[in-house]
Parts: sequence; C-alpha cells; structure tokens
Amino acid sequence: MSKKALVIVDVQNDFCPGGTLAVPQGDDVIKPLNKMIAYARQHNWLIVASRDWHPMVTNHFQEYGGLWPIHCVKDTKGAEFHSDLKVDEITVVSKATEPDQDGYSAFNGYKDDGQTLKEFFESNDIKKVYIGGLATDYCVKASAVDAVKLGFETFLLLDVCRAVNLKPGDGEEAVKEMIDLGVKVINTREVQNEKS
Ligand code: VGL
Repeated sequence: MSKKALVIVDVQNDFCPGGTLAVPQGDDVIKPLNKMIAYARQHNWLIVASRDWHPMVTNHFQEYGGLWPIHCVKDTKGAEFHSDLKVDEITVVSKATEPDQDGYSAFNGYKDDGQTLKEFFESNDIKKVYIGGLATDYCVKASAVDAVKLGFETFLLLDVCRAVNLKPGDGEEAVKEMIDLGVKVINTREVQNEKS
C-alpha cells in the first residue's frame, strides 16, 4: 500500500510571535499540528518538517536587495523549530541554504543525508501529501504547488496554516491559486476522521 506524507512547513521561531518575521498567530498552528503528528505517526505516515536555513548573507534579505528582514539564519535561535512543536524523530529538510535562493518550497531542500524531498517521497512510495505550516502565502503555497506539479495528490491542511499577509488577503488569494492548480483543501480534524 502506498504511504501518505505529512509536511510541516517552517514552524520556526522567527516565523512565530516574537520572531523577526512573525506570521500573525503563527503559533496557533502548533497544538493542532502536534495532534496531526501523533495521528500520522500512529498511521505510519512519513513525517517531514522543513526549515528555512539561510546563510547570513543572502539576497533573500532586504539588506542585500531582497524582500525580507533577516530571519532563520542557520544555527541561530530564530531558525530553530518552535520548542512546543513535537519534532523529535521527524525527518528534517533544510532549504534556502544558498545565498542566491529564496527557497520557498520544501522541494528546494535536502535531508541531512543529501537526499531531496522528491527522492525521499519516491523511495517511500508516497502518493498523497498533506501540507501545513507557515506561511500560507509563501512557503506553504510553493511547497503545495511543487507537490501537485510533481504528481502527488496534494492536500492543504487549512486549519494549520497562517499567512504573512504583506497585503491583506494574500493568504486567501494563495489558497485560491493552490485550488486552481489542483490542491485539495481539508482540515486536520477531517483527516483524522477519514477511514483510510
Ligand atoms: C517564508 C517569507 C520569507 C515562509 C519564508 O516560510 O513562508 N515567508 N521566507
């Protein structure tokens, strides 16, 4: 039987309240995500957590011509997963590790052993991918769009996503774009009541 995968996108300190690029209510996703992680573990899903893992100098940051304040610099407190997120024994995928990358998508990243997320999924016969985390309008969207384009049946876990909303409505717009490209929207409670 093919397996399902849960992808938790960038639930890192800098994207949570108090961080340098705090997503409004970003930490609200942690409790329901922890439940989802427990469910996924019980059902033998593959579980992956992506993290932004930037160099100090990158043209992703405003100082060097990019859009964003400095955030998630590798090996700093801001780049750590939020301490309430139950990530122990979860596969970590680090992305945006090069100075010329925005690296929004988890499919841009690598596991510690150098494997890409696509390779990891293919070697585990993953067919369905469930995605939630931060932020709806950037890294979650980019990851879900890549998942669909790579041929995975892709589900957005809407209740465990929050948007940056640089412009009001960006989050909703992102959800519409994902739906148009074939992403299915669901919430974690519905998934946990599914039969299969
Ligand atoms: C993200 C803005 C900049 C994200 C990353 O994780 O969605 N957003 N870098």
